[in-house]
Amino acid sequence: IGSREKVEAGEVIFSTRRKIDGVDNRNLEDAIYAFGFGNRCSYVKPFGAGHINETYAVYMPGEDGDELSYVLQRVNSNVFKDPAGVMENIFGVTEYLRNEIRQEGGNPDRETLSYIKTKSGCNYFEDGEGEPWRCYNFIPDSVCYQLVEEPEQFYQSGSSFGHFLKQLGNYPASRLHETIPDFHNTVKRFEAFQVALKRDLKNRAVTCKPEIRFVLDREADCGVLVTKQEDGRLPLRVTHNDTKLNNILFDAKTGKGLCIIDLDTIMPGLAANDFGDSIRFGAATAAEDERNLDLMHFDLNLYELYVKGYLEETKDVLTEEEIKSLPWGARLMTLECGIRFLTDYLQGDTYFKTEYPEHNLVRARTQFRLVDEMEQNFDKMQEIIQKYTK
Ligand code: ADP
Ligand code: GN1
Ligand code: MG
Repeated sequence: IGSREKVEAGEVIFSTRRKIDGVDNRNLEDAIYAFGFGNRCSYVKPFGAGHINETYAVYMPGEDGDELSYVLQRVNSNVFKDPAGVMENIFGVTEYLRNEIRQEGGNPDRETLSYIKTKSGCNYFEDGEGEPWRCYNFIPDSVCYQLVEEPEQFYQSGSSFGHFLKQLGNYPASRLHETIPDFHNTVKRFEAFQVALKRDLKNRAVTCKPEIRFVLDREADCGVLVTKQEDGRLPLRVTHNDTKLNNILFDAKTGKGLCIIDLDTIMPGLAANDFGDSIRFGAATAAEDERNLDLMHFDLNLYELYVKGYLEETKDVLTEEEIKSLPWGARLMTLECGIRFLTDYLQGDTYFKTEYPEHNLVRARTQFRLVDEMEQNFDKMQEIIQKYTK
């Protein structure tokens, strides 16, 4: 998909100035009023390219005409069963970050999201159908990328996510709700895949035999990090758990990493998984849903840039065992993501947003292509980690 266009340009779907035909926007309109924008709001457009929530850009009148001022989101309640818990995490973490950023001499209004409460003082709004909405300030002069456009961006991304891990190093993890239980438990993801395969609700298993084989052949790999965590060889930290490139905003002027967004899955987790999920998405030469697999490769140079940025920030806080686990994080987050796409394909596309019937299968294929190339380059991936630990 032309993700960039989708992020930046959308049709106006709500306006206080004119009626938009053919769309039922009652809940959106209620949310606009609940957050106190009411008639002051100029118009609203769909925004962003996430797979889970519905995101909208809210425009308000400014000095030079209408300005993108707020981001409004309807949280996917099929994915997040406890929206109150999600929002408590987000308010807690962003407040904590604001303080950290202040102490670093940074600008808390740009370097973390500022969530807005509803007029009645709640941290989210529940619409007439019980769906949760939340809202934060749009950060001006920021850019969000769907693919690495300049290699430097990926170095910046590593540096930002590394810094984020450090900033939350002393956050009281016991205060966090587990917003999606076993989110990155790759063993459980494998089991869920087996159940979906057995049920084969949509009779799709015949259409993806090689992909099914690919997963079944890697059952043993799924336990590598889970076991180490259970044995106490890898510690739990406060992690983001969804560290893809489009969950970070860059400063439009300086090109530096600016602000980590999409905080729904902040939970105790493994550093290797945050590292790995970034690599999965960003050290790839094509989009996650590229149909032409000849275009999809694991890019070792981009991997190295991320490692450099990430370890510059974290090598003094991570244990030796954690540093050693990073390449496994890349392999397993990519495998796990492919397993999740394939599972969703088998169960009829109930989790990720899809645009056509094989969309999840196409996504699974790109992930397995990357896993295959990571396996072939695993020694090199480990050497690169060594190089930046010295
Ligand atoms: P999802 O869970 O659906 O991924 P996100 O919070 O990541 O929800 O938002 C979806 C997308 O919206 C992001 O990936 C990004 O493309 C875009 N987006 C959200 N907030 C901003 C922002 N302040 N500036 C630019 N893009 C944004
Ligand atoms: C989803 O929400 P978004 O689009 O940033 C998913 C991630 C997957 C990713 C794959 C809550 O991320 O776990 O890795 O899609 N988020 C959730 O692109 O399941
Ligand atoms: Mg996102």
